[in-house]
Amino acid sequence: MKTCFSEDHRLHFPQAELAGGQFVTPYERPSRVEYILARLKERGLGEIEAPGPVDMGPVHQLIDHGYLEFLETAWDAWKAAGMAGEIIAAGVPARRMRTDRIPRYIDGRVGYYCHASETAITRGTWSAALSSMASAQSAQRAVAGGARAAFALCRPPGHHATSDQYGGYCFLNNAAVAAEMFRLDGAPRIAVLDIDFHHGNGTQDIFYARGDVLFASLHGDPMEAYPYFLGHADERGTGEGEGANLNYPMQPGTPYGPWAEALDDAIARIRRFGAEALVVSLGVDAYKDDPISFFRLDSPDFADAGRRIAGLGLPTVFCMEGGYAIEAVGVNTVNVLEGFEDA
Ligand code: SS9
Ligand code: ZN
Repeated sequence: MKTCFSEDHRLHFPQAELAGGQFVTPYERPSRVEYILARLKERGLGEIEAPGPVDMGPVHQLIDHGYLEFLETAWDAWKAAGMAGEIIAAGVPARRMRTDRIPRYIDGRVGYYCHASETAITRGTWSAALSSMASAQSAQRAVAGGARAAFALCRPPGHHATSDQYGGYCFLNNAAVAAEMFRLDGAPRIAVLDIDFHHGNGTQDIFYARGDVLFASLHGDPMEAYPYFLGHADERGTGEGEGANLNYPMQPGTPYGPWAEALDDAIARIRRFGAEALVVSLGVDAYKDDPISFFRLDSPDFADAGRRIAGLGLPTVFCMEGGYAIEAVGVNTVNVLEGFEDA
């Protein structure tokens, strides 16, 4: 299968992530993709192509215009205000505060458009986020054009980004836009399957009231894991979207057995839903040695998961999300893709 990948991901490389009360080198770092690229080449999975320019049409369809303008201009405004460092949100609109007025001062705007302060914005973040989106769009076009599957090697990732908030290392929701593009192409029902360790709160939020896009996510129980404030099993969608949102929160230490049972259940539900295409939010942080996660999947398990997903027989776009055990991220990612192809 073809991989869509842009070198411009390098433009996003913050110095700092707020973790445990300290600034550390971000877990979500440029070298992650080097390991994935190396493994893709080693296994000869297929062509690796640079995407064309991003198509803002479908992005505008789904994402708040004020938020897009914020992302584009935040760095210049931050520097113009005399801030010395990278953009880190200090205060966000919490319980009983107002969200009907967007602050003018950049420090306030940052808080308004952010939901998690571990994630920094730097000079090149917007360009990198656009290039990541371009890869997702290119992969979607390959699949819409008849390919069985394509891999968007997205960085930065996207599944935590809502239509108007960044956080969890994510700025633009690549998987959601890829799903929307299948809809714009005329497919009546699409599914997004999120196997990243973290709940795909952004994707859930974007499609929560929609009955045409089924969202299913396997993840660490939000009682114990980021994003903490979304991802419980009783979130089933609303209005037209009632029943089209499926969460499988799981406990610390969960091994592949129960995880695979949840995957099979999600797959059965996607089949029953009648999806005509599938977007997979492909994070490999469910891996046993991931430094910020707590499941116990081993490398061969990812290949088995790929085989099970292939069983759906749907045209499939894989969008890269998380995975922070750097030395294993390439093997685990390519195992999913190879498992899918071998099936
Ligand atoms: C590490 C906590 C990090 C954000 C995790 C985002 C994962 C994106 N101290 N919290 S896939
Ligand atoms: Zn994750």
